[in-house]
Amino acid sequence: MNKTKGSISVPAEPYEFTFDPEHVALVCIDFQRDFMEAGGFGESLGNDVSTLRGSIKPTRAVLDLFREKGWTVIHTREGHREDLTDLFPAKRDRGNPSLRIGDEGPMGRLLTRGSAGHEIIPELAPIEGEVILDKPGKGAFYGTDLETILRAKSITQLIITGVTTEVCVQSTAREANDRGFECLILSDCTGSYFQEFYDAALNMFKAQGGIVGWVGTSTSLLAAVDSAT
Ligand code: C5J
Repeated sequence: MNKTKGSISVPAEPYEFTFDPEHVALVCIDFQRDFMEAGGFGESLGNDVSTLRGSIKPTRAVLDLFREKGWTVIHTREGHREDLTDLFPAKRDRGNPSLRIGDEGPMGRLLTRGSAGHEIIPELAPIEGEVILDKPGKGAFYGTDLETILRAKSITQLIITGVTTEVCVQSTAREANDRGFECLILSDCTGSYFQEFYDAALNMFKAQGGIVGWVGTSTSLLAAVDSAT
């Protein structure tokens, strides 16, 4: 966006990201126990969930900033209806796992709404007034009313955090980009089970002049907001 009164510029790649606090939302993608904690869906697929934990503290700092400023916050959760009527067999059966979505795990039914594993981790739990969006797919726009919510709030820019970088974060950023939203992805506020996929996803976002969006850090964002307000 062009600089207007009240806009804030954050050092980022491939160049600075300028946003208007009245038209920005923080999107926290799938910080759920199912992906972040032992005994959840992520671990059932053979992943080391500890690789995601580093994203919690910086995301909490950004969340606190948005709360302090009264700016829009949206949390997403990936998961399916209890009757699994929104779960395609192609997603349920892929990889022939020993445990499938909807099966009982240590934190209740895997990736199923209403189970303990579906909840957002306590460190980043939503508070009153923040949007919680349940989604059946990877991208947060697919099968949800996210676009309606953003348009109704006149949001045009998204600051994106969440897990995992190359799956739900990447899908959401690409969907947002195609709908005309400008996205800043905070590299320290996202995590992957695979370092090479994390690196590749972030590199893809910002390549070719920011073909999907901008990549920055929580510290750059916090410092920019601090000096601008
Ligand atoms: C995955 C997600 N990794 N939230 N979901 O299946 O990235």
